[in-house]
Amino acid sequence: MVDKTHSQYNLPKKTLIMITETQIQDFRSLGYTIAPQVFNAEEISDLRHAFDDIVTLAAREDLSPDYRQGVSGGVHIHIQAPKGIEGPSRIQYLRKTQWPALIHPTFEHIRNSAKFVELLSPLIGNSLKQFINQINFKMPGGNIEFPWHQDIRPTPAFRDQVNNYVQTIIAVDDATEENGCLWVVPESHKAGNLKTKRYAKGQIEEHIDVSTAVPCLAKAGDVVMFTSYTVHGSKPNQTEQPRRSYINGFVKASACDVGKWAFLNGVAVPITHDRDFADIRHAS
Ligand SMILES: O=C(O)CCC(=O)C(=O)O
Repeated sequence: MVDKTHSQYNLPKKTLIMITETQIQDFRSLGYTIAPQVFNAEEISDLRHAFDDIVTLAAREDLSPDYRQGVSGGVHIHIQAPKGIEGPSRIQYLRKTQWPALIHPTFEHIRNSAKFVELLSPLIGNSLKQFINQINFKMPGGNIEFPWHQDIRPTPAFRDQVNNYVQTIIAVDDATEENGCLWVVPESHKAGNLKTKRYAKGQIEEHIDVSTAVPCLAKAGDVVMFTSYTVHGSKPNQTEQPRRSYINGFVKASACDVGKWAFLNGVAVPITHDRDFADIRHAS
């Protein structure tokens, strides 16, 4: 892959309007919004190639079990195959990879894109840390679902998280009901921390009427944004194509004592880790 700087992504020199007043209001009052067409066709194409690279990596026979179990606290390549499934067909159960920006320049470029500063500044400022950097695959036939949950961040490290944290999901493929798009429950963030076990089926339903949930029918390049308290989930992909998405969770730096820096006063901060991941780093 050719290394690209932000300017090569043809960002206009003047300030970008990535989020409207209405979207800001929706985010605050409904707990979510969708910013359309933040990332362009070239960026999405680059991301799709990068997803392919991670699929190739995940299929490698010599991959250290450390990466499959996420023991490094960094890169975690998570295949959730049913018991008894061995060999190459396990790849359809590739659920997610955490911190892909540590090993692939495309994920790093997008994570550090000036577009995120424009998108997030009106909500949480331009000095931002990051708590999650993850790609989800939703492979066809993988039967991967995400039961209703909130993305609660640890306290006291995170302060006033409902106002200071924004979960972002870039749609890398169009998201439809058929391919298992994200669903959110509008205004559920107002219920606060429901203290349920993440992904434990049936627990959220004891607190929230999930029949009011709405599908986030995002087009490739759109960014779905929601609060850490917003109840969300998704069903399996019923189509023959993956539904890929790139998740980055950002927090106002002054409201958080943990995480990795993403932007300092609007300037991108490169990602670092104690390990170099040389054995799995993508050659650029
Ligand atoms: O986009 C989806 O299908 C749900 C993702 C999600 O909620 C998660 O990764 O925890």
